[in-house]
Amino acid sequence: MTVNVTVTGAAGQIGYALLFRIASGQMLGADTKVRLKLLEIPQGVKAAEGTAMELDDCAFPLLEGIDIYDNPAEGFEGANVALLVGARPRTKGMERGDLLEANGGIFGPQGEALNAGAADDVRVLVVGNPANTNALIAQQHAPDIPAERFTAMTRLDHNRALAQLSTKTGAPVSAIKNLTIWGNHSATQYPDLFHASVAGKPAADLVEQSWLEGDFIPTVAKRGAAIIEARGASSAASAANAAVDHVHDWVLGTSADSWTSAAIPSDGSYGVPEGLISSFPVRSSGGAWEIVQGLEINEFSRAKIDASVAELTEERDAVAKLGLI
Ligand code: NAX
Repeated sequence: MTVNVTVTGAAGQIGYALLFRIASGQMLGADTKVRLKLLEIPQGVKAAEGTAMELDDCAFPLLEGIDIYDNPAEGFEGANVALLVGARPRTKGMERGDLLEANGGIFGPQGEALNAGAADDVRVLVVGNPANTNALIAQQHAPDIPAERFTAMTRLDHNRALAQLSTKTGAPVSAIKNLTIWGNHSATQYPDLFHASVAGKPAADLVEQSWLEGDFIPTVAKRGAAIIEARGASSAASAANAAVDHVHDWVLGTSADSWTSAAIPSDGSYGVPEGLISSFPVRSSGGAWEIVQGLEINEFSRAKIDASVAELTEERDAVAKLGLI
């Protein structure tokens, strides 16, 4: 079977880092053939054609074909996996309402196109910011697709948290289990290490509270800005890598001895209002995410989770008021 993967914003910098990983088999496995469907706006089509030429030149054995579109109806036709990367960035002088509205103009119609033409098993990952709320908008325009097939990416935040804890403790990333990103993919996100272990020891016993509050949490939450400062451009390869990880684990399952983080529609777990697309500790099996249940949430974590969820609720209310959902 060949899997149709639609990537929006395919000519952008994340697209450039992502498409080659998908075509090489790193996202869906070394036995799965893929057909890439690149969706761009008309101004992006020429650059997408260039990227497609380079994909051809890699002669990837798993890549069955590449098509380029500038309209969502065709771009999402038959999609089994949809990676919604293209979004409207915040420009100078733009208010938050303007940003939400501009993105509503992208993710509403994309949701409708997915609803009309995607494959029955379609799985959607929204990367374009504000990712959680863009995912909610798309989902609300796709009433025939099961709500839980719409997710937003916090895997980059999760991987950043793993890297910070690894550097701090000197343990390899592979020795760290059960870290969690809660809430919104924004500066209010809460990287939680209270359930994490490092080489079998509780992570919270290995680091000082001052490091946790003054270093770990702000470094993870503001890493995107630090990358822009250093690189002169926003995270691209690491974002693409995280998208590959998210879809890989969603489709092929997470390992039994740990969990990961993804923003998925809340079922009310941990006091997160039902329906909000919020980041949780998650495992995947049989192609579906499940929220890890039964974790004890201490007072410190509760306040941090509540603050990020409050921001998500505000974003949902704002897009509802704008008539976008
Ligand atoms: P670029 O500006 O390099 O590329 C975006 C591409 O999207 C452009 O080629 C543009 O033509 C295309 N596009 C715009 N509107 C479109 C539409 N309606 N349909 C199809 N294509 C469209 O941005 P890039 O650096 O690739 O980042 C893409 C998005 O990822 C941004 O919204 C960015 O904020 C977001 N990010 C999300 C992250 C996450 O962890 N969730 C981390 C990285 C990144 O910041």
